Amino acid sequence: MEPIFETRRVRTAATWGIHDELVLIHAGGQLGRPGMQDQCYPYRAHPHFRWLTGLSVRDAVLAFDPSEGWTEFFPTITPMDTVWEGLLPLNRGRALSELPAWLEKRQDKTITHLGAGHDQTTSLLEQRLLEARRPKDEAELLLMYKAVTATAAGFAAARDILRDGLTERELQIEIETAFARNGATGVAYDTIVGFGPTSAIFHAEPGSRALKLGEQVLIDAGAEVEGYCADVTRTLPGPGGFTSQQAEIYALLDRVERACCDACRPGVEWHEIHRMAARGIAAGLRELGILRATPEEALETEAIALFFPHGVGHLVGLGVRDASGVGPGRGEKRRCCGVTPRCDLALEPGFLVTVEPGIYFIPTLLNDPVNRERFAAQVDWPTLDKWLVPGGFRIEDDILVSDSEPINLTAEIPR
Ligand SMILES: [Mn+2]
Repeated sequence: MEPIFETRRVRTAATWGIHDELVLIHAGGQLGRPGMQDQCYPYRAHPHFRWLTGLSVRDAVLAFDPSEGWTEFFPTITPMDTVWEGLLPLNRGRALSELPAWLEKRQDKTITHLGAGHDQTTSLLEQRLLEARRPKDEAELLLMYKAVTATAAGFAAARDILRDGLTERELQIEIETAFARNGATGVAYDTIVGFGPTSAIFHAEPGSRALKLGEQVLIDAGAEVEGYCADVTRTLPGPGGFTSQQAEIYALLDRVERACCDACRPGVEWHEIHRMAARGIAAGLRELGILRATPEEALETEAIALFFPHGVGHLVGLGVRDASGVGPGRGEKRRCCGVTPRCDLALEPGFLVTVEPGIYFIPTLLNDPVNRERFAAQVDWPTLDKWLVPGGFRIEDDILVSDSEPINLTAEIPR
């Protein structure tokens, strides 16, 4: 085991500060595909387990006894595992079959289960482990740089082939091929490609839709390297360039996104970054005549969430939602400007976040009579109708919070 994992374990144990408890961290089992016999979904160990071991081994357990330290338990590799999958014994840790006896010897102690099957616990130990995982160490940043390099290659490939008639699916294939050729071990999440109207669907699955003149191209994609994930969005002009309306919205979003990236500094509340994005978008939409409300009123009434209906970002790294959640001593995530951001915490040096404001024209929200009634005073509906070409704009970068200036890991990906 490389020394970094020992360092992480020492830090975790120190933050737990427990004496008479045991902790079991479960990697989790492999998920079979229903009705597919021996076919399974790709396996990823729970990030708690992976972060403390560097391994992604199904059904493994990492145990912690404060008086003895850490013990790894791995399932025994059978000859058939080797025959079918090439698995070989790890030559470390103990056999999983010894775990019951190990627990039996310590039956006077209470056990906290973390990891697979035990998410969403309100356990203090879970919260402390999440906190320990948030600042990225050197080993993690190295993998992030690799993920970003592969991701940049994918976006470069995308720009090279944009043309009239290209389908979303064809674009996805080029992006993911370039990821794979440039060191990716997988995709960080299902690649999102949207043209024109489908660019307003947050998790659009690339389909057979062909790119038409005047449609924007939204790509939200990231490469994965050994569990570490980049998460990047660009909204590009389609063939023929942006229309003047698209250009106005894009320029506004570009300004807002840059300001939010620059605001990611130690001590700043994540909700404040979200509010900054919402306020900037609201001010811009008011200048364009789409909003009648002042920015403060647009935020307070939540009218802004008609156009910006998701959180401004999340932590990223080991998994695309790395250790997101609430800060120390906080309960449930709170609402902000009409949405519930994925994080409710103050930024610290070493945190890696995505900043991804968006501006959308979503008919489902904007043509809903209930919304038109509720926000009658805040939106200039006749003006909006002139702008209402279904589609969305999002720009997303991965930002490392540091003691000095924020570092944009994905700044080199053209926008
Ligand atoms: Mn994201």
